[in-house]
Amino acid sequence: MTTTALLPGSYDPLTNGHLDVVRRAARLYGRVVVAVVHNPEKTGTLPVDERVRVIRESVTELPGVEVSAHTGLLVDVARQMGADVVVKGIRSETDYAYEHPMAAMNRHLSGIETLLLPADGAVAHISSTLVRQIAAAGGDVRDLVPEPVWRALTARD
Ligand code: COD
Repeated sequence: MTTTALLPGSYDPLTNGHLDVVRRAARLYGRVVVAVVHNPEKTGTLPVDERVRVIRESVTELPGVEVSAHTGLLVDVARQMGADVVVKGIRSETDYAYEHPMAAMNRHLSGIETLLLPADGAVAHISSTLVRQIAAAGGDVRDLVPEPVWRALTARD
């Protein structure tokens, strides 16, 4: 039976770090759901439908990867999408300190396990926050994000 992995995030925007985790999850699991989990009261830098569109364009080569937008509790998203496991990327001890209690709580709420993948050293310094800051100040983020994301950010200038 195909195992489904849920990769939740804000993805505002998707970075090369996120994409590396998606690629690695696609090697481990038959179906990978990249879930843009957003707060409907916050707009974000890229609107949610645009975030979904550029992620789809960035993962076209990867087998078994789908992209969708969600609100609410992660465990409800996991149930809705038929996910067997949650996959998160870990860049630092700070990420671990944030993710560990969430993983424990999600397991408490629904029994779902979370796989924490250590970030690849080549992209571990990349965050959506820094990409947003650099782009907002007119810097070049071309090496930090997939091409469709770069085009979307550039079009907003
Ligand atoms: N390399 C590897 N991994 C990375 C990199 C990188 N360069 N950059 C980011 N990541 C990882 C992050 O560590 C994270 O695991 C994931 O990618 C997504 O990152 P972001 O920044 O896009 O998304 P977050 O961390 O803001 O998303 C948080 C969620 C939306 C997943 C979270 O808030 C959530 O689960 N919300 C639902 C509400 C809920 O259920 N709350 C209760 C939980 S107990």
